[in-house]
Amino acid sequence: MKKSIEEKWKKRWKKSKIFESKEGKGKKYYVLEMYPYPSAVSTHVGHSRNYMIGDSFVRFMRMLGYNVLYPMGWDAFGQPSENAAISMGIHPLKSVVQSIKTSKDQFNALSLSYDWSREINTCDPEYYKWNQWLFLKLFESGLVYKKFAPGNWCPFCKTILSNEDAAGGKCWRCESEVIQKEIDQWFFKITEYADRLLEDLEKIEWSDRLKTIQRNWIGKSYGVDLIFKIKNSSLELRTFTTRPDTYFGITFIVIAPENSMIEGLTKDAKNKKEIEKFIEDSKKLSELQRIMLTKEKKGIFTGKYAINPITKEEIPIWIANYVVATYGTGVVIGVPTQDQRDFEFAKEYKLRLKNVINPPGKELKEEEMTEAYVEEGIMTNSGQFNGMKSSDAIKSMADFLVEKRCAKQVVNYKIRDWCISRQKYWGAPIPIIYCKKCGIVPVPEKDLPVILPLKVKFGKRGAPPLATNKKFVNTKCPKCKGPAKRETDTMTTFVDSAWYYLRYTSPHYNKGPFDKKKVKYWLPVDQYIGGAEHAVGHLMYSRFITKFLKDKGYLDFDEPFSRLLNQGMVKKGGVKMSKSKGNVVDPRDVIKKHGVDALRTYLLFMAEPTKDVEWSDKEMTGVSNFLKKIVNMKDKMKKAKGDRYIESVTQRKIEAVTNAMKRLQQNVAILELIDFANKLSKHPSLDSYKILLKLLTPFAPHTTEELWESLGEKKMISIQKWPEPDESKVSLKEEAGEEYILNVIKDIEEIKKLSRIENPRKITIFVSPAWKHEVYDSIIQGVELKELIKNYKGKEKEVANYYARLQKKKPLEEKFLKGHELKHLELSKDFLEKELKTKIEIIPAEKSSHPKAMVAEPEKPGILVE
Ligand code: ANZ
Ligand code: ZN
Repeated sequence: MKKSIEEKWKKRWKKSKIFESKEGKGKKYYVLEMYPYPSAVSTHVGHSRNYMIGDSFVRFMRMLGYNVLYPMGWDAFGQPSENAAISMGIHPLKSVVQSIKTSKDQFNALSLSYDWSREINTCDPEYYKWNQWLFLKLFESGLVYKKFAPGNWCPFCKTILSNEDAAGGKCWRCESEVIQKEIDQWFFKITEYADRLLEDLEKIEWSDRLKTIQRNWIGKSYGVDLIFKIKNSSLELRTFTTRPDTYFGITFIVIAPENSMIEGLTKDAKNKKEIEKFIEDSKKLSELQRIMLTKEKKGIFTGKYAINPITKEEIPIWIANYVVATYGTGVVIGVPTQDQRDFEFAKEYKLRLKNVINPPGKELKEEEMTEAYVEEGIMTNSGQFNGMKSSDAIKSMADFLVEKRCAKQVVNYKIRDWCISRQKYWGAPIPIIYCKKCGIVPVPEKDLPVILPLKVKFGKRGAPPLATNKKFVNTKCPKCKGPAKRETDTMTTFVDSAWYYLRYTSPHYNKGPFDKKKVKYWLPVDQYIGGAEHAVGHLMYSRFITKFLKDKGYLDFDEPFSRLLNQGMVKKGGVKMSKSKGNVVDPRDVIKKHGVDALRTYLLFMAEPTKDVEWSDKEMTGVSNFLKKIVNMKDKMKKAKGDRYIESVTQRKIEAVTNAMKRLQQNVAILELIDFANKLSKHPSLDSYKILLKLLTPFAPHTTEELWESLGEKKMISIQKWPEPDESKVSLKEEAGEEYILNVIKDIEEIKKLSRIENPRKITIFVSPAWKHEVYDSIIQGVELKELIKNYKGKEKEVANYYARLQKKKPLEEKFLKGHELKHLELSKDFLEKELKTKIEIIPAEKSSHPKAMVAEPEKPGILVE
C-alpha cells in the first residue's frame, strides 16, 4: 500500500466527518477502549493491537447500521508526567501537551476511526472541575471521610508513596527503608456498595475470570464473632471465624500487632519492651506482604489467657504478624489442627494441638500430624457434636454458640474503603478548606473548579508540591470568611477515570458533569475494551461511582460497562513486549514496510483478541501478501459474472464473517476471508469481489476504499451497508461438489508425485455407484433404519454399518456424499482438465472391473494415472 493512498483516505475520512456521531439516529452502540496515559499510546505493536480490536469492531457495527459512539481521550494527570517533570525539569503540563500531540499522531498512523470532536483531557479544568463536583456530592452523602490510615511512608522525604514507588520496600527517591505509617488520608466509602457490587456482577457480560477476581476482592464471608472473657481482666475479645465447627480445637488466640486491644492487655506485662519492639518490626511490612507470609510467622506471648466458655479451657493470647488488623475483628482463634497457618505458628512456638476433625474412617493423632487437616470430615473431641459431619457442624455449632451467648452471626467483607488522596502535585486538588474556627469545610459548588496552580516547587523534601505555593494554600473560609488553608493533597487519577465514559457524551457541557439527556441515549457502554490489570481498581471504582450517581438520580442504569473484553498481550521470544526487555516491534517500521492495513489485519489475525500471541515476521509477511493478492485480483474480477458455486460460497462467507465479528473473533473472520479470496480467485465474480471488499474493510480500510473507488463506486466503502446473506443462493450441493473436486485434484497430485508420472497421458476417475447416495438421502429424510434395510436385501450389514458411520461423522460425509454424483463430476470435467492439463475420463465404478474401480468410495474415487 502506497503511503499516498493511505494519506488520501485519511484526509477524506476526516473531511467528510463520517466517524462523528450524533444522538438520535438509529439504534445506538457505544464502544470504548480504556483511555491511555498520553505517554504510552502506541510505542509497540502490542499497544496497537488493543486499539485495533475496537476499531475493526466499530467499523463493522457502523456498516451494520448502528449509530456508534467511539471516542478517545487522555488520562493526563498522574505519576508519569510528574516523574518526568522531576527528573527532566519540564513542567508536567508541558510534557503532557507534547505527549498528547505525539500520541495523537500515533493513533492517526493506525487510522483509528475515533470521533475526535469528543476528545477529553482530564488535566483540563473544564474536566477536573467535575471530579471536584463528584467529591462534593459524595461528601454531602456521607460517603467521604478523612482517617488516619497506614500507608507506605518514607521517613526521610516525609511523604506517602504509592505501592509502585515503594517497590522492594525502599523509597524510589532516597532509598530509605519505607515503613507503614498512619497518616491522614481521604477515603470514599466504596464498602457501602459491597453487596451491590457483588450481586450486580450477574447483570453484566464479563469473563468469568474477571468476575471471580472481583468477587474475591469484595470477599464476602458469612461467619460468627466468638466472644471470650479474659482471665484476671474485665476485657473481652471478639474473634471472627468462618469455621465455628473447629470451636473445641482452639488452643490459642492471635491478635494483629496494630490492634488497639493490645495496649490494655499488656499494660502490666513483664516483657512489655519486647512486645513493643515486636509491634514496631511488624509494622514495617505492608498488609499485603503479611497476608502472603509463608514461612516467617512470628509472634509474642502477651501473658494473658482467654477462657473458653464451653470447655473452660485457658487459652494463651499471642500477638502475631500473620493476623490482618483490618479484617474481621483483627483477632483470630488458633486451631492448629485444622488451619495450616495456625499449625505452622503452633509448631514454631510449641503450642498445644487438639484435633477436632477426623478424615472419614480414620483417627488422627496430634503428635503424628505434619500438617493441618483442612478437609471436611467427622467431628471428634467436641462433646455432643462428636460423630457429626463437620460440614453440618458449622451450622449446628454456630446455632449452639449463639444460643449460649458466646457468639454472634456476622458477615465480613475483604474490600476496603478507597483511599483517594495523594501527596502529589499532578492531579485534581481536593476541594476542601481547613478553618481554625469551622474545621473541615467543603469548597462551595459555585467556587469550582479549584484550579491547580502552575507554579510549585518539586522535590522539596517534607512538603507536597502544592504546599509550596502560598497563594494557593492561603484562602478564606467559605463559612466565616476568616483566614483558612486549602487541602494540599490531590485526587488519585482513578477518580478521573471512574466517570470519564459519561463525559464523552457531552465533553464541553458546563451545567454539570454531563448532559443527562445525552447520557440517557448513549449509556451504558455496550462494549468496553481494556486490560485485565484494572480488574479490582478502575473497573471496581467505575461500577461504584455509576451506582452512586444512579442513587442520586443522575443516571438510570447501575452498571457502566455491559460487555467487557480483556485483550491479550503481544509477546516476542515468549515474553511480553516491553522497552526494558528490548523486544519491541515498532509499528512505524512495520507500516513503512507493509502498510498500515497489513499491520492491522495481521494483529487481528494472530489469535482471538483475548489471547496472548507471539509476534512473527513471517506471518506478518504472509498477511501482507494476502492483501496484495486482493489488489491484484481486481482486473480478473472486473468483468467476471461468477457461477452458482461462488454465489453460494459468498452467502455463507457473509454469514460466517458476520457471526465472527459479532462475537469479537476477528481472527476467525480473517481466516474466512482468506478462504473466500482463494475460492474467488478460481471462480471470478465482480459481485462477490465487491462483497469481499466490504467484509474486509474493517481490517484494511485504505486498501478497500481504493479498490472500491477504482471499481467506479461513488460513495465510500466505510459507509456502505454491511452485506446480508441471501439464503436462496446457498447451494451446499454445489459447494460440496467443488470441495470434492478439489480433493480429487489433491489426490491426483499426490499420485503423480508417488508414481513419478509428471505428465500423464490420461487420468481415469472411477466414481462409486450411486446407491449409497440414496441411502444418504433416505437418512436425511428421516427414514427409519429398519425401513432402509428392507430395500437392500443381502446388504443389511453394510447398510447398518454405513448408517452408524454416517451418524458419527455426518458433517464430513454430508460434504462428500452430496458431491459424489457423477453428473456433477462430469460437469467439472472441463475444470479438472484445465487444472491438471491432462485428458480426464470419468467412469462409474460399477461399469468397470479395473482394480481401481473396486476401491471407489463415496468420499474417495478410484484414480488411475497413466
Ligand atoms: C478458625 C478457623 C479454622 C479458620 C479453620 C479457618 C480454618 P475468610 O473465609 O477469608 O473470611 N481470620 C479471621 N480474621 C482474620 C484476620 N484478621 N487475619 C487473618 N486471618 C483471619 O477467612 C476467615 C478465616 O480467616 C477465619 O476462620 C479465621 O480463621 C481467619 F480450620 O477461624 B478461621
Ligand atoms: Zn471558618
